Amino acid sequence: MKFLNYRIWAPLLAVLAGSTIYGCKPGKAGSSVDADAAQKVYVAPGKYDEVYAFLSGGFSGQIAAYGVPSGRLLKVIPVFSQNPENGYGYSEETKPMLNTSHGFVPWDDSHHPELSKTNGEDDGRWLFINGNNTPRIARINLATFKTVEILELPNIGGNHASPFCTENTEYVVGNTRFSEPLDNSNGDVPIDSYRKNFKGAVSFVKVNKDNGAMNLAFQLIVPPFNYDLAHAGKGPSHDWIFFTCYNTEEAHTLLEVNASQRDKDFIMAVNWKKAEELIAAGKGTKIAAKYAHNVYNENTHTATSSLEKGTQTLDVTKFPGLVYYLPCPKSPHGVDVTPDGEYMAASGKLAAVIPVFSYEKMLAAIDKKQYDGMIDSVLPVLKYEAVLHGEVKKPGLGPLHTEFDGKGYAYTTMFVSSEVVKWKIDNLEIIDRIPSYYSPGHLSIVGGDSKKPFGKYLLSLNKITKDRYLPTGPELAQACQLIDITGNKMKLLLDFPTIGEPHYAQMIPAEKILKNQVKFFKLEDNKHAYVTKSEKDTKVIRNGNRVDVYMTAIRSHLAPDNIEGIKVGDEVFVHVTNLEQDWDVPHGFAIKGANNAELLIMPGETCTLRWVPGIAGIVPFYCTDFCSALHQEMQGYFRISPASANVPIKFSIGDNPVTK
Ligand code: K7E
Ligand code: CUA
Repeated sequence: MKFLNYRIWAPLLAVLAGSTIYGCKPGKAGSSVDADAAQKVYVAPGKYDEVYAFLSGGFSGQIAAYGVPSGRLLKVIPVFSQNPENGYGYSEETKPMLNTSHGFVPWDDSHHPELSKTNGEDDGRWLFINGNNTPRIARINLATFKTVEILELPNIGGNHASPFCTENTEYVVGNTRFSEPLDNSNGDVPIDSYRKNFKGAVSFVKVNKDNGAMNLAFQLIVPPFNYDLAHAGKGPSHDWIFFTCYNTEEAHTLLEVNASQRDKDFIMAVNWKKAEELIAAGKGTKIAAKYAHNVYNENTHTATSSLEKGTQTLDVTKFPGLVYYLPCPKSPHGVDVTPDGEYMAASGKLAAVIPVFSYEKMLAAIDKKQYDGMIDSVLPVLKYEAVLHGEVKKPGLGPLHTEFDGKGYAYTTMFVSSEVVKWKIDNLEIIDRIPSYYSPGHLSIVGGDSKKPFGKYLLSLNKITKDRYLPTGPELAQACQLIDITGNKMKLLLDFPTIGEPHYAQMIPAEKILKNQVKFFKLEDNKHAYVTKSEKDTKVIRNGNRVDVYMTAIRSHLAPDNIEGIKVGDEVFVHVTNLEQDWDVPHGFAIKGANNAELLIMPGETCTLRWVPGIAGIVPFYCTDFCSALHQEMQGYFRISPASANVPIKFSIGDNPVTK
């Protein structure tokens, strides 16, 4: 989270939450759960959860998959950060995934997981997530739970308003948090030339509907505001996407003061369909840009990274009708579109109301030119009253994000007053409120940003936990809370901790993902350049200073397991193919002293560990995953000789006096 001045808000927060926030009686405030709460979250041993929850890993750069309602952590899916647990970003096959135009960047800050959509409904095929710091969008294949594509975005700084899908995943869209000079211009300018030299850019990434492949179709060059979040329209508003903007003051220093001057900032409404048509009609301008495009191929089990050049752009000031601004009080954060696509609920972090805009009224205001001024002389600002459906009055303090249950209700998090507020979309009346422990950022309802919410569960993703968990040193647990939304009144069911900072999450009924699960990779389809499909094909090949070891793993041995003839300073690549053809039989591989992580090789897959031995001697290696009763026997030795030695390459398995 990136906005509230904690020095200003903390005392207020403490007053609002009463003494409980700094109190020393653990769990006192939030312990009032109904007697049946335990039953509602109890998933009996051996039973599956009803829902998958995908939570952003925040500054861990990853995604965590949980089962709901139990809150059990199922898997951490590595995305933007190296993950020694399975060698992601350490193996030769996955290193290219973390390549960028700045070189290898093994970390990012991920905020918004977004499920792919078909007809506005979550389809369970892919999950997208933003890298906020070094701007990137990743795509995860939900059949394998692997990150299969990462696309860098040029011309922007801080890919925060990202990645949000249009109704049929025609595009995933990202907008810049920091405006900055475009990459093709001279960026070596005084910072106080902000207004003259800085720009925003909205990226439209086309998604291939058959295989999910992404490519940067075009970027819109927009005024130098800070763009915060987005949501695409659906149904009637299909052609549009909405972004919150703050810092419409265009400040470049002390934003906490200078970007809070105006009473209203904006929602920027973009007609993406029209932009697409303009690009198709050749109205775009190609500008130079450099950005990495990394693709993991699930047949070769290998990622490749290429550097793309240039991007199509449209300067929105030159194309009337592309962009309109809706005034929005005050420093807006989230903007969320109702399931029917009729209303846009925005949340001004410093506002005392939740403004809800009407798509129909927006169109009418555009039609009747009900303007309240222009930005950059040509971009119309629509009249607030003309586009407003209404305001939710006295919702609480610090509204951030809203989702929907599909039954006519909306739920909004209140960061400052630490609560979730339920309100009715048609008459904007508040129906219920429930405390949240503490300071919720996003919330997530099962299918809650889609055309057909599944409802039932709401997760409040909290920033601060204070007294809720056993203390863990200076940094306390991050956490979320599960809330039952089946009744008129919300009911707290469960707290559970998360990894990193849980910004946003997406929840989907488990059945939509279960049915597509890949159980193992077929060995016969393995097209890896260094695959070894049977033990008899294992070998060790020297080529100058480079040694390639073609190794296999099967319960319970690595072959070959005695290797000699490698010398200090050689560049050794150990390519391990897991020959197993059964569900959930990975083998691991680790070498003593290797400046690297382990490999964790899925059945039918090949992975490569690069190792440069530094000392002559005997070096053990072994399987790290307890794969069988004789897992501990799954081990071997390298003999490393001095660089000047003349020991020939030799490899074997089973060549031992005992077995003879
Ligand atoms: Cu509200 Cu980055 Cu979506 Cu955090 S953001 S909360
Ligand atoms: Cu293979 Cu342990």
